[in-house]
Amino acid sequence: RPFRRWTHSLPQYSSVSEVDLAHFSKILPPSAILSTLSPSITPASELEPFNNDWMNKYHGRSTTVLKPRSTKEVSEIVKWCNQRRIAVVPQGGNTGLVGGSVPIQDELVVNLGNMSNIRSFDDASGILVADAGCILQSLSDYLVPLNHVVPLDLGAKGSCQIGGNVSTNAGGLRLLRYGSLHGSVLGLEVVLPDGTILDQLTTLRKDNTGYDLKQLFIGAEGTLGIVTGVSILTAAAPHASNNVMLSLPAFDNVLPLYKEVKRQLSEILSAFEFIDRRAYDLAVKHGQGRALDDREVEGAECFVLVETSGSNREHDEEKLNKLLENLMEEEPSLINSGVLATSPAQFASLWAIREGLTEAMSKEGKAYKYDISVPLHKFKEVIDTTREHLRSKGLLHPDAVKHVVGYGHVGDGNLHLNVVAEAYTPEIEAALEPFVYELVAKYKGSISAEHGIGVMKTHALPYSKNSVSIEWMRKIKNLFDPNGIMNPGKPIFQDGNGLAIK
Ligand code: FAD
Ligand code: 2HG
Ligand code: ZN
Repeated sequence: RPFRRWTHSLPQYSSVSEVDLAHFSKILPPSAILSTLSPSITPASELEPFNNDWMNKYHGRSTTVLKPRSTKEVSEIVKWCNQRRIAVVPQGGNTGLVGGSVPIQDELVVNLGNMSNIRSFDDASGILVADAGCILQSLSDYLVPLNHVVPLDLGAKGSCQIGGNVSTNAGGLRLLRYGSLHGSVLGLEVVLPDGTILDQLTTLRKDNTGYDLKQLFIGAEGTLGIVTGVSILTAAAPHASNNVMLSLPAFDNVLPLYKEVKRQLSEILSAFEFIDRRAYDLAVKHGQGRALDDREVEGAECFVLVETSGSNREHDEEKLNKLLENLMEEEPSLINSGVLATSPAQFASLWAIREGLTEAMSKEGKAYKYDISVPLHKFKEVIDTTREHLRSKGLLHPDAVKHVVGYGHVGDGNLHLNVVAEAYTPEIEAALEPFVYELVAKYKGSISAEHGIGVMKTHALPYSKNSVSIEWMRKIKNLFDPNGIMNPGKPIFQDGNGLAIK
């Protein structure tokens, strides 16, 4: 397949001008406008968090960030931008890992952070309707006394927003239990690229009245409109949750272990997460969770974090203990040992190791992240082959690539291959791409399991989508956004709309 890189120049879009700013001042109060242009004149440093992504890998040069407080304000802003051909980057918590949430050049940033009201909750159906800017953790906290949980959990929960989660179709740590947002999101309210408000904020479980338009916005990465409201089916809170960190002598044991754990725990299994040894060591090095005892770690090639969630503590604990007993008794055993959390603090600490991996990678260096779907039995091969490839290029040393590690969501066939380097350099990138994408294509996998395409993988889309699919994606984009103002360059390029082949 041809590997084509797209230059990120968006020449035909208008930059925000003082005239535009004057118009935005009629829609928003001064506190909701951050701009380095006069008359607003915010110091450039205040725009930095909106111009730089979580990894500090992608950098924009936006002069203006707007923080609307209502759907009507979003609509008025977008309508104006469409008329003036101003490119817009919808932004949630800016925790995305593919550079989709920051400008490429000086596009206008519309940040949803000021739209954080919960609109309604029905404790019989469990249906929650919330503004798109609600932080995931706030929604979870809100639901605790109501005995429900958001059917989504991820390490970025303290900052990411439900609108961002929907727009990336985030997967996370419990997809195994609750399924994808394509199933749990019941309705959306979206401001379309011409400013029209599409109200599909239904709270119906069943609604087969023609095309299910909301599905198009789930995972659209802000290219078809700005999500302003979300209706989501929450789940009854489990009465009992347990977890155990299993240490495995060999990666080859992961797949048989997964089968056995599923067989024995069946309906109470809620997470099955894989961490390779190098990733674990980095988590511990950077203080994520409490390190396991040496004897638990000795001889471990990798770890698996298993969680159960159910409605009867005694029953669940009995099942989990029985599983551990059976595993330990088997000869040879699939596991070396297991650390079972016996207190809420230990439960949280085991999760902290897993959830803290992303942060640990960033503390260790600059992480090249490949969020891929490949057959489970190929996880290790992908990690090892990538490491050897980098070694053969002379790049595996402390001044270039420091570590090649893997972790991820086994139940979803989703590996997070992380290449941790001293710096982001064109040489390392050229060694990794298209190498990793070709490897993924060889296994008929996906180059993006859950993080999206963003700006990072626009050019690599053909590795996972055939030309007919891409053509229809482009047609949909053109239909919704004929002027191409919504998050241009990510993840679908539009003909004649500014992206040129290098
Ligand atoms: P942003 O980063 O602000 O935006 C992401 C994309 O969505 C951009 O393209 C943006 O334009 C668009 N967007 C945002 N809000 C809107 C809106 N209201 N309307 C239209 N478009 C919008 N991802 C996973 O899938 N699983 C994980 O387990 C996971 N763990 C993570 C752990 C850490 C520590 C970090 C830093 C990230 C993790 N991520 C994970 C990636 C990221 O958190 C998710 O993609 C998240 O859903 C992004 O939400 P956000 O509000 O930060 O969106
Ligand atoms: C996770 O599963 C996230 O922890 C982030 O999706 C993955 O750090 C990564 O590469
Ligand atoms: Zn993940």
